[in-house]
Amino acid sequence: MTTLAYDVAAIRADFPILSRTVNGKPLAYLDSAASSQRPRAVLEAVEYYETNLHSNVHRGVHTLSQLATDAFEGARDRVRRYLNAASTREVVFTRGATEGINLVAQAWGRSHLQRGDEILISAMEHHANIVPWQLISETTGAKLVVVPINDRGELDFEAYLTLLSSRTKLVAMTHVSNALGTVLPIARIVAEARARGITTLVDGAQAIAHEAVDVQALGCDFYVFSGHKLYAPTGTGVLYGREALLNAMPPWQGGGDMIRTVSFEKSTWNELPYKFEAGTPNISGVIGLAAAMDYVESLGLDHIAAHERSLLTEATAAISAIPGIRIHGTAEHKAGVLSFTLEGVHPHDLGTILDHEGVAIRAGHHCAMPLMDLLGVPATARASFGCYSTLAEVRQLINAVQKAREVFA
Ligand code: C6P
Repeated sequence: MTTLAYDVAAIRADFPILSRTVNGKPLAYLDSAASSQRPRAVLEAVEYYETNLHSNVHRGVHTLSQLATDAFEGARDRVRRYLNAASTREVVFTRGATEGINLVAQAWGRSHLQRGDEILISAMEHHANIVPWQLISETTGAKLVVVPINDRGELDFEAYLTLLSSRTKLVAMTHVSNALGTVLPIARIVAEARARGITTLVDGAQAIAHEAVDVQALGCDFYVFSGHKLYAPTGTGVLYGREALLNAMPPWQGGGDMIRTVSFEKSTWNELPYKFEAGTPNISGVIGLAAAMDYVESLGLDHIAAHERSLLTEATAAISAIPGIRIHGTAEHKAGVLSFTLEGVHPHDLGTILDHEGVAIRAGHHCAMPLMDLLGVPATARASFGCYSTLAEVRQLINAVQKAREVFA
């Protein structure tokens, strides 16, 4: 058995939900790619805020409103440091990765795309990085161009270079594939686009909790992620955007807080980042997000990545030994995602049997239907790891898959 990189038992003690049972079995939570669990530090930060500080932000002169605003803006600076963004003006709070991409598609896309322009994505994108571009293409006349992948689930980099052209206005790619676990060479992808003056968006939903992200080093124009995959509450997320680009973009939603002046004839817009934050935000959620970033950095992203890599190596070897298993996604660089099918068993049935054994995995198309078409399967079963995952859970998974195989034999 592989030696783990750090004291996972101590980490698990920070996550109250992990000690519960499911169907009379210890919970093996192997669905962190769908949503991770929250450590006590996050739960307590949210509770402290709700109990002691809550009021609306940016609106009141009274003490509570100022305290809430300070906490909220403090969280924004926490995010800025996590991403190494140059300024808090570049940190826009959203409901999640999906909303971040839709914001860029609508606000940037409407003012920058026209007939004949191309948006380059990869064949392994989540629907959140496909559909918003289709929607904006319908109104602007731009079109989607898809970079193919090889049999291992790696981006065909040569094809990428060939597809970059004077028509390419945006490269929008995932940092890590949710369905295959592939880690894309995102710095090289961005660099090639930038060298040709092409705008870049990185979907970091599956990367943000698993490796350090430095948006300045990466050089991307936009980077989006969701808080709930980073041990933070649902309904939180971030759009990082280069200041000059955000400044040049019109707002995408209208309402309170995003305006400077309003008359019945005309309105003017607030400064960044508020121009893109219409309405009352998810204040407590964002405070939880800041606490989650403190937590993750206290563990060390390098340690988390090494730990998840050990688990992936172990799980891949063990599951490959089961007859009838096919692993989808065997890229050289993978994050802690193991997608597989078992001959003769539908992934949903597999997921149900695993659930009876206390093992939580995701079974389905993983919101990547075009990728499933390419793989020639309707769905896969997917186990995914977080900082708290253990070898014991991997064993529980393997035993449960063996059991499913016997049931369906
Ligand atoms: N993937 C999964 O089980 P939201 O729903 O906005 O928090 O994240 C959307 C999203 C965007 N990009 C990637 C690469 C993603 O993996 C996800 C969410 C989850 O794989 C739920 S479908």
